[in-house]
Amino acid sequence: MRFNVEAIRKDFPILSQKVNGKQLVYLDNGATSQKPQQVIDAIANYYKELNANVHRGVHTLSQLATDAFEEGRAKIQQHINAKESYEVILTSGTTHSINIVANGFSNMLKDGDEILISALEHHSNIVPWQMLCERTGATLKVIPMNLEGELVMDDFDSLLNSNTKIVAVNHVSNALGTINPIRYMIAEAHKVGAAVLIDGAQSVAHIKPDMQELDCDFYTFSAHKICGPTGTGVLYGKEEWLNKLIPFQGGGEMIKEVTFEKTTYADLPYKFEAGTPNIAGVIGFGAAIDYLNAIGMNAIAQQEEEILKYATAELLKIPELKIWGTSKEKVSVISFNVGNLHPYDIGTILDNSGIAVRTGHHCAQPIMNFCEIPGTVRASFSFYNTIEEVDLLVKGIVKAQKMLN
Ligand code: 7TS
Repeated sequence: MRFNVEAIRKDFPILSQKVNGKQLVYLDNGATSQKPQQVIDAIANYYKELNANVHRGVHTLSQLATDAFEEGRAKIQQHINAKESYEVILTSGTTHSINIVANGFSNMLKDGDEILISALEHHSNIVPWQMLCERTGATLKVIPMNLEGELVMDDFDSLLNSNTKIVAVNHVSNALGTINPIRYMIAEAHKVGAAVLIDGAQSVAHIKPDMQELDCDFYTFSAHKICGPTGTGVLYGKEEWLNKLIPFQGGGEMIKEVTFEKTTYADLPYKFEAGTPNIAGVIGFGAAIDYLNAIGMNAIAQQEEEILKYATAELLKIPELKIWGTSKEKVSVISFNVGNLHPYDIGTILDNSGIAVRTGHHCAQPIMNFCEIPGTVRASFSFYNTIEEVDLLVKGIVKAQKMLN
């Protein structure tokens, strides 16, 4: 069946909206995706028909809410092919998930241990590890990148050693779109006994990750980047690792027994789920996964690949436009600069034409420092974007170029 983008766009109420008097062209999917009616309805229905707290009441509504919430977890488990449902920890998002892991290692590291991250990381996969190093005396090491926006694998090989305890890298770079060779990295890291965390915040919208096949120890992502709501996300972890980590937050739900002398912790996944969770969010998350699977992740990837190819070719026709991130393995994200024009000025002029892009350092300042630029304009495409929208982007950039030169 041919990909019917026009029919799909009808599922997203916001896409028919006007912004600054112009038809919205939403190309900031890397920051957050738009939400289909099916997800909006699932969230509204929870509040209309099921609203109650989970895991605590014997009353009917509480049980129904618990069932719907746990169904969300089961859908996530199935989508990422995690072996057990209790290996899926429900969090507020990627940032929360990475912090759970970084904090969890607090009493497992010592002076001389090393944590290996990469030059392509989002700040949320840098700062928690720096904080862990400060607490434990471990050292942060960084796999360098090259000007194509790829990680230098020879350096990865030589940085990895028996002191490496954790390797934390993203599956896909949010600033450049590069898909990193994580299969190789996971296998090599395991040879030296390091645990591997993959930040999947930018990959899950494009690639369906298989936990059992990847064999990573942790995988993190946010619902809001895959058509789900904000404020909910996942920490996948292998059972053996999750059992070793100390809990991040203490409170209700994460305990087995509390006395003033001693508290014992609940089993997985609840040990990491203190307090009332984002119930509506998890139900919406499940609806988002259903929505994507009804279209098919392969069909989505194919559509986005076509847009990426077309947009790359058309953008490169603009004089002085330089694309940052030219790896052969990349998703539908294009980061660029136009001559010496400031990304912010281009973004503002595009916004006046109803075109939403992100400008700046994209929470990845080390990448910008490496490229010696203040930031980029980033157009990040989703399966609901069209070729016509790419043409409008190109027209908008040419207009900005004329106005600013
Ligand atoms: N890791 C990567 C690779 C990301 O792209 C992001 C968010 C995060 C972690 C953090 O996710 P959160 O849901 O906890 O905020 N990236 C972006 C972006 O590229 N533009 O806005 C947010």
